[in-house]
Amino acid sequence: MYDFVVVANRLPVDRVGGRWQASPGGLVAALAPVLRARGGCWVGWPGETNTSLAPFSAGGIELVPVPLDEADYTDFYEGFSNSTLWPLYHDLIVAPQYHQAWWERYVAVNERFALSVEKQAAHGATVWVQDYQLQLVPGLLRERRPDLKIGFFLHIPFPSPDLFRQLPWREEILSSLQACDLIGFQRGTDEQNFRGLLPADARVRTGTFPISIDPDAVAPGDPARVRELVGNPELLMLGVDRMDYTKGILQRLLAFERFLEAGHQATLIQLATPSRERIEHYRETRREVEAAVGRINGRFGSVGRPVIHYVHHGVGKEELGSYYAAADIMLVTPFKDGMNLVAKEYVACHPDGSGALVLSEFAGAAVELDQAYLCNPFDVDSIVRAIEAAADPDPQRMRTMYEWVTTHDVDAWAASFLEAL
Ligand code: ADQ
Repeated sequence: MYDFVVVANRLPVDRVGGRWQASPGGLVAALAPVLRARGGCWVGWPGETNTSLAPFSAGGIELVPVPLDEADYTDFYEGFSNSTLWPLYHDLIVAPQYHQAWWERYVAVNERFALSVEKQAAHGATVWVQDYQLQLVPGLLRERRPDLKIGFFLHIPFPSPDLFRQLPWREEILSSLQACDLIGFQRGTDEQNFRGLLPADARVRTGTFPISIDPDAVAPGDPARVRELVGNPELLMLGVDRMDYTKGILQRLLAFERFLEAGHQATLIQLATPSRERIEHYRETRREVEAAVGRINGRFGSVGRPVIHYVHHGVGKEELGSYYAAADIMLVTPFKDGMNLVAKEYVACHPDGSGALVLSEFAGAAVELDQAYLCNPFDVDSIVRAIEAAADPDPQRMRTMYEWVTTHDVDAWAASFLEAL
């Protein structure tokens, strides 16, 4: 039995060549020391369907696997989590789909997670539930275990009350979340949106806790090598995202195209990790992005000199640091984003005031990184204007943001949430 239990959809591990390896990520970096100090465990899905595993440890963390079968993966993960909640919570960039069978599977999987937590949690333990896939866990736990202290953190935005009310199962989710001792949101607006759905006398505590990065995990690396690889351009821009329709990758390519049309010289590196590829909207996003890359390279590139270097796979953190440090302008243009850690990682790789960040107003990060060149991704010309301004940047802006990011890291985030809880 554990006094501290973190529960998230995914365990922070991947199986590589038959062995479990800790997967890198800010959340695990922040929580590993807390888990070790408090003798805690992490409950989650190990990332492979149809496997049943006993609890094990990796990277010094006790892990408790929750199994998912193929139907869970389709209806709970791809269905309700990522084709209902994800688009609804990101303000309907694509239309959410409402299916009773997906909902029932979401309930069943949340019950499985809650049962697993219940078995691991000692009397009076603190349980920290993560994210939109597990919103029913607080309510299910509270019914069975009134002794627990339950916190919930939502990593993605919470939509305005009028949008949330579309959800046929809105009452069930709201009532579960109200079983928490504390609910954390990324931005004040998310918290206000949630509170707007509650009666005035609701007693649940909420707070705003903007997540951050581990600045030591992304280091500037070798920027000169990256610049050389792409032919030492005059102006180098960079995009780094999961291939997701919320990230506005196509919009930024269109802005880049207009910037070149105006006669400017520049090169863009776009790194895009594959994501949720069995969902049609994700495949469509990839097709649109790849068509635009081909067209723009066809118009403005020459043999051996493309203007866009595009890859559709992840890169290691070390390499990523070199890309961040090499880029004169970072393009972060989501239509909607809970926070966007890429923006903070870029800033952390520019301690000397070099570089410039073009950032969507609709990313949670824009609240803290208000010295970025802000843009509206729904208006391609607004991205172009931000790029033009960022091409001649004021170094004080990057220095101010660097100071902020390095003093407000992910450890501080976890500590402030747990202290409030
Ligand atoms: P994500 O939507 O996944 O996270 P983000 O915050 O940008 O978005 O985190 C992505 C992470 O993956 C970053 O650490 C980045 O380095 C890495 N990554 C992305 N693309 C990569 C690539 N091509 N190669 C290598 N690494 C790549 C969700 C929410 C966010 C919120 C986080 C944390 O959608 O809004 O900030 O959770 O709460």
